[in-house]
Amino acid sequence: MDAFTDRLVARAAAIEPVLEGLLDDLPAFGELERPLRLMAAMRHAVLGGGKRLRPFLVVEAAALFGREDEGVLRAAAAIELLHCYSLVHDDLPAMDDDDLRRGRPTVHKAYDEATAILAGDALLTLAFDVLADPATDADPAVRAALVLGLARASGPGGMVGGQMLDLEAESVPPAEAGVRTLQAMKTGALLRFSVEAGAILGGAPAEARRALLHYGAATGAAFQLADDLLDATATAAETGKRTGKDAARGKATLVALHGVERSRRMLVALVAQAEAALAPFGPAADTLRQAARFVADRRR
Ligand code: GRG
Repeated sequence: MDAFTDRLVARAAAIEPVLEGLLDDLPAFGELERPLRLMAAMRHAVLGGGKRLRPFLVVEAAALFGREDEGVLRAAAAIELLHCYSLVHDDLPAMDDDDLRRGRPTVHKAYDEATAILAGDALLTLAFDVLADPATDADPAVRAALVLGLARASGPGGMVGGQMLDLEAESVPPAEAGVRTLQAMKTGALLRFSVEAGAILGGAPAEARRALLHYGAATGAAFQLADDLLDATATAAETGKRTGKDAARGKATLVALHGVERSRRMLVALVAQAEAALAPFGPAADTLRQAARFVADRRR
C-alpha cells in the first residue's frame, strides 16, 4: 500500500469504533424495549465495509486547521451514517433493486424491505442527532452550521433532489448542464459538505472555507465522473456481477454525452481544478490533493 492508502485505512479504522458506539448507544425513551431488529439492520448497513471517504475528507479538512479530536470523528461518523442511509434506500427494489452492497447482501435482502426503509430513516435521523449533540462541539453555532449544512447537502436541494432528477432523466434525458446539476446534487453535495464540515469544525476563515468548497465541488464532480467511467468501461464479466437496474439502463452521464476518451480528459481537468483550489494551503493540503487523485483513479 502507498502512504495515501495507509492513511485512508488508518482514518477508516479510527472512525469504526465511533460508528460502533453510535449504533450501540441509541437515544432511548426510558425503559422502553429497544428495537433490536432495526438496530441490527442499521449495523448491517454501516459496519464492516466502505472506504469511509466522506469521514476522511472531514477529518483531513479539520486537521488543516489543527483540529483533531473526538468531536471531529463524531461529525465524520454522522456524515457516514447519512451516506449509508442513501445506499440502503438506493438499493431498494423501487430504486436500483440491488442484491449486493459492499460485497454483502443489501439490507432489504438480509432483512426485508420495510426494515430496510426504517433502517435508512433511522440512520438519516441519527446523523442529525449526532451533529446536534453537544458532545460533537460545545459551540451551538458550530452545531447549527453542521446541521444546516448537512440538511442542505442531503435534502431536496441536494442528494434527494438529485436522485429524483436522475430518475426523471431516464424518461427525459437532460442536456449537459442538467446532467452536471443533477450529479452535483446527487453525489457531489455530500462530498462537498464533508470538506465544508471539516472547515466549520476547524473554525476556518471565510476565504479558506471558500477555497475548500471549490476543492470539494471539483472532487465531488470527479468522483461521479470516475464512477461513470468505471461503469462505461466495465468488462462484460464485471457488468454481469451487477444485479441492479443500473446495470441495464442507459443513465444520464457525461460519459454518455462525450464518450470515454473525452471524459478521461475532463476527469484529469477536474483533479487539476481540485488541486488548484488548495493552493492557499501549500504543502499542508497534500493529503487532500492526493484524495482528489485517489477519487479519480479508484477502481470502486
Ligand atoms: C435514495 C435518498 C437516496 C439517494 C440516492 C447518493 C445516492 C442518491 C445514492 C448512493 C448510491 C450510489 C450508487 C451512488 C453513486 C455513487 C456511488 C458509487 C456511491 C458509493 O459511494 P462510495 O464509493 O461507497 O464512497 P463506499 O461503499 O466506499 O462508502
